[in-house]
Amino acid sequence: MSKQSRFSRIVILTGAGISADSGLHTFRDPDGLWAKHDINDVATPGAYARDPERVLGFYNERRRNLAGVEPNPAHHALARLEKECRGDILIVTQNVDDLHEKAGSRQLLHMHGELRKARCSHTEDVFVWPDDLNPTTQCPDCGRTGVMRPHIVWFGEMPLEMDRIESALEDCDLFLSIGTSGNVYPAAGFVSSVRMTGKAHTVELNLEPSEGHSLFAEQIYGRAAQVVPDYVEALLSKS
Ligand code: BJW
Repeated sequence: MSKQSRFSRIVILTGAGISADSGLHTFRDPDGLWAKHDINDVATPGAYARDPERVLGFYNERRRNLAGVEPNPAHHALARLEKECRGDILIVTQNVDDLHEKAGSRQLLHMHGELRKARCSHTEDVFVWPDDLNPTTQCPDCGRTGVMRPHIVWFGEMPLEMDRIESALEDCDLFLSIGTSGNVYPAAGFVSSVRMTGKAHTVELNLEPSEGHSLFAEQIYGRAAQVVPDYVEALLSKS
């Protein structure tokens, strides 16, 4: 049964912390990806130009590691919210995994791309790509080699779907930020954009205070797999 929450346009920003309880590494925690890999070696256009094999290898390994990883109660709770709440729900994820869609979320934008997709840098066509990429991989459309790259937004590149995201932020009456450290822009600036509209409640749900924690009207700390289902339950029961 669908319910009318006191909020009717909800935007939910998610980051690596929501997938941590599914066993995926975050970036900036002590055991995170950036503790083992230098950003400048694997996550910039310059790194890809200098050493495509290394960059493709980094993403091939992460794509392979995604097999068998399942959504956790936090992903399921957000999918439940979309199903049971009568308002508009939009998830804007910085994550490149596919755990939100596996849990059943449909109103979802991947602003930093998707691990299971590849893009031709010549035609800009995007393909579902479950396999490894290497420098000799051929583009299925134009037939060129050396052009297929992960469909990932690296530092210095423009995040995806920014027009849709900005308009949703402008209209929302509830903004949730879940499992993100607030280090990376433009996502880290979303809470400030929302505050400027003066019409939305803002909540951070994270393991610990993020960089921008004081910008949120409400903060809830704990593991995503615990605090997100509790928050969704409370939101739906107030309907
Ligand atoms: C848990 C938990 C549990 C743990 N439960 N929680 C100033 C203004 C604007 C831009 C810039 C600026 N200064 C510099 C820039 C540029 C740059 C940037 O932000 N640099 C910063 C380092 C300062 N940004 C860019 O280049 C972006 N493009 C851009 O800005 O274009 C121009 C533009 C301007 C204005 C408008 C629009 C466009 C592109 C950024 C691309 C980011 N790419 C990456 C890697 C690619 C994807 C991949 O390989 O997977 O994306 S970097 C990496 O960080 C990844 C993530 O999506 C992103 C964010 O990380 P996230 O999700 O926050 O993870 P963590 O690890 O940092 O935090 C996890 C949190 O979870 C922690 O707080 C934990 O405590 C918590 N946690 N377990 C709940 N169980």
